[in-house]
Amino acid sequence: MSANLHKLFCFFILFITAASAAFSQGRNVIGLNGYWQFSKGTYTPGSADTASAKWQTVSLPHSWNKDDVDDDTPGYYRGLCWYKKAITVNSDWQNKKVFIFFEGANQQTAVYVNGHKAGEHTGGYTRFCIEIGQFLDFKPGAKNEIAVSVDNSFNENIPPLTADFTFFGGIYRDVNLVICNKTHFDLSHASTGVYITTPTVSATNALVKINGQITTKSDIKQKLQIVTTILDLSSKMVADKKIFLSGNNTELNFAQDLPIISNPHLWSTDDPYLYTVITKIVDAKSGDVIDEVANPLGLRWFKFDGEKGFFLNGKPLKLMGASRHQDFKGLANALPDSYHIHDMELLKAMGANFLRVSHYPQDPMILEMCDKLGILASVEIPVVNAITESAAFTANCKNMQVEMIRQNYNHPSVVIWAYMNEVLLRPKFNNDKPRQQIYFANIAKLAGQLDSVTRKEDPNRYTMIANHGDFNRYKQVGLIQIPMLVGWNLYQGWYGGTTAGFAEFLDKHHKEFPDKPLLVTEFGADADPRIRSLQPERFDKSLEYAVGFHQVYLNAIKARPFVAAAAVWNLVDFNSETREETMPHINNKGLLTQDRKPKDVYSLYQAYLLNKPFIKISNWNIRAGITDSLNSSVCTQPISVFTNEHTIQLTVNGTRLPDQQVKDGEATWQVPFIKGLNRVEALITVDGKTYADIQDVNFNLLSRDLKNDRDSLLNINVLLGAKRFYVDEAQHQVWMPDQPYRTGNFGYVGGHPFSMPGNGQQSYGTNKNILNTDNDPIYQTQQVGIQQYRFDVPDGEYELVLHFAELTTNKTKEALAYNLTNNIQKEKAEERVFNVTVNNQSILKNFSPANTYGTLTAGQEKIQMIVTGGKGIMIAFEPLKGEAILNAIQLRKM
Ligand code: GCB
Ligand code: CA
Repeated sequence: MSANLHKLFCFFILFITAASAAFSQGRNVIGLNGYWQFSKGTYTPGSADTASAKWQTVSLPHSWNKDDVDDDTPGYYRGLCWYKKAITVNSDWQNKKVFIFFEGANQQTAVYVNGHKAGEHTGGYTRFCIEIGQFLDFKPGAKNEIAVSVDNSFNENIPPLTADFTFFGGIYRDVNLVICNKTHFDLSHASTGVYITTPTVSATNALVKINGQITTKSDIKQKLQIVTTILDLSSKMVADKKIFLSGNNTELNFAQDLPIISNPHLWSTDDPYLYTVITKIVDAKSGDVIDEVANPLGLRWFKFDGEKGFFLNGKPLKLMGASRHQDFKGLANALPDSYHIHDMELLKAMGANFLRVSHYPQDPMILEMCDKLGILASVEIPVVNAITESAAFTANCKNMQVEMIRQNYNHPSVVIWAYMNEVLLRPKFNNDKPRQQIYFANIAKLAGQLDSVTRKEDPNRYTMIANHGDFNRYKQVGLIQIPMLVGWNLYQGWYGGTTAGFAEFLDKHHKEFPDKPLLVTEFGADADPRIRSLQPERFDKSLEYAVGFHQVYLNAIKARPFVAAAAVWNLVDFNSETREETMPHINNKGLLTQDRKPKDVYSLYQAYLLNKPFIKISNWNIRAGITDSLNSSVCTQPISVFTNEHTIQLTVNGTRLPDQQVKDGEATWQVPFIKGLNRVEALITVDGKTYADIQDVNFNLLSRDLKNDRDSLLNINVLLGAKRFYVDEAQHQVWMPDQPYRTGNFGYVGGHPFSMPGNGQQSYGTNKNILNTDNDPIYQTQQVGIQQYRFDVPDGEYELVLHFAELTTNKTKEALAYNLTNNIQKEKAEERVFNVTVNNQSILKNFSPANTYGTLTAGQEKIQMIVTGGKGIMIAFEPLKGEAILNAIQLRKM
């Protein structure tokens, strides 16, 4: 729906209670989101209900995969489901055309009205519009059944085939009825039927051209007029044009050149000024409006240059932003519009001016917001990882590309149409090289076809393919050469290599293809918002590693004018059902969590990108540590502050620490934290004005002299075999990395940290899903061959919890679709049986975590005990078979 129609629509929902409806002149749009019956069973449209149908009332947007993508059972429902709804229709509509308009349903949809098939659609991410009027019963009070089947099964002819995101099924976007006169703007590709171009735009003049298509009935002999008016923001008309249409074909094309708009108010990222273009079909004789559509108009011009990057309105502008997936915690992909709007506000608030709408076209609200907020956009169809060499696959790709372009044509924010992502990541026929060459040639052929479809549909935007970092392979296949722009998805220092490899790659592209504009279409590192580290390293999932990673990338991007654009992967954490790692089913590369809470990396981007004064203290505010020395009452730990200023003042608990110079958007202090609440205040001064941020850090301070620690709230949570902290916000607990035992304190004796055999990505812990817990990181690290665990605590009553999970398994795990290094891991399950005693009392005999709980499954053993005679606590592990293990330990004073 166009911007204005949508506004109108919302307005009427508020004021018309009986039915939510919008009336533009000549056309009604009625919301159809409420009260659908949903069933996973079988159904014959128009028939009586079968017992197997088991209907459930739902409202749209809806997905049936809301819950099964987050559970411990691999896979999620991919199949056919039914939606049905009874509507009563207005008898006036008999002389009109009635359409049902879907903003999106994943991925094959068929619509039945009163048992008749009205139409179908293939593809989960573009809009579609199906005419249903001919099947409706207009008798007063008659109930009309609309039944919709939606199928999200794998289909080799429909992209995406595989990808690192979840293919949630459902009618997951809004649905409307559109009622218009028999003569109307063409709705066949669910577009507005009106296409705006701006053949010339300069600071002094703008020329606007309209091309459109109307559908009419050959028996209608009306003389028609097309009337277009351009309104400025204050609804003042700045140009208009009327033309007469003749002929009585069923489809009529028209074109209008509007009079020059002089001194146009340009659209830019800082000043996203929008005009509105209203186009009407008018009965020339009576002057009645037969149909009317509104479209946004932004007057701007742009270009990409291989050497100098991107230009908007003649000025260089580095495009900086992110990609965005469309799901949200607990909602699957079925989001009300307000969520889409908020995401774009968060992107703008980060200082971004660019959005890669990936890997598929998204809700209409997204580009509408880009227009309004001044965010330039690239949009693409979901051809990801691989293709199918079939005529049907090719046809579906082309059709999606055409739908995407026609539906989003008038958004001034859109500058790029893309059509492939990393298609050489999982090349088929790896064991048959000659056949693989044919496959590659077919990929290049498909790329060529999609590229020319795009250029034909829209000669005024750029075409693009996004590749993964295998430069030579894409060059050989020809995918760097075919599109107008090349996007690279680069993960040096994440999936492989070091972060230094990023800049080298950019320079290599520029050397070999100096004329081919380059965009970094992806880069990012996973950051689990619960994980922190003072010794950050690749794949530990800590925010600290991610911050350092992004600093290197941002500096390399900033230093290279030929890098036209860069989009972080990803604005948000998103669901990818097959993923495991610290937060199973979630790709944690988001700058925001899956429920849109900012991580430190988001603050870092604000520091790099915002033009107005910005200051933010790291939000690691539940911490733990041991006092610096025996007599000390503080624990010194670093704290980071993000800003776009040069110096920051920091005050901790009322004491000002020496000012720090900012480097790469960040300054770090070594802060002496006291037990309990610590108030941290950071301050910058800009042009005589101060800007401050405050963070209250709760510190669980443990005495180095634990033996004499009389704290009645003593509470120690330790991760064994880990160099990271785990923050459990819900329980307000922090788990700290382990340490070797020192007299008078606590720690492990003997053994070594668990690491996955043959996995070069991660130096400690496992990356596998641990069953039976949502706190996977507590169980993913482990001390192997442990002999003792000791706490030199004072006498008293304690609760002790030992946490176990067997991390070895015989399952050979295939490289997951997303993992850019193609490693297949061969593993072997360890057999282990051991005894555990606590202060010489046997608590676990012949214990095997695998036999007791299952492998890769969390288990806890809890005991309460009284410590007397200054003995402290000594937990002893006696291996009977294999080595003893311990994953985590908790001690709490009672
Ligand atoms: C990529 C893919 C994207 C993944 C991302 C990742 O290269 O294009 O779909 O989600 O890497 O996080 O691995
Ligand atoms: Ca919507």
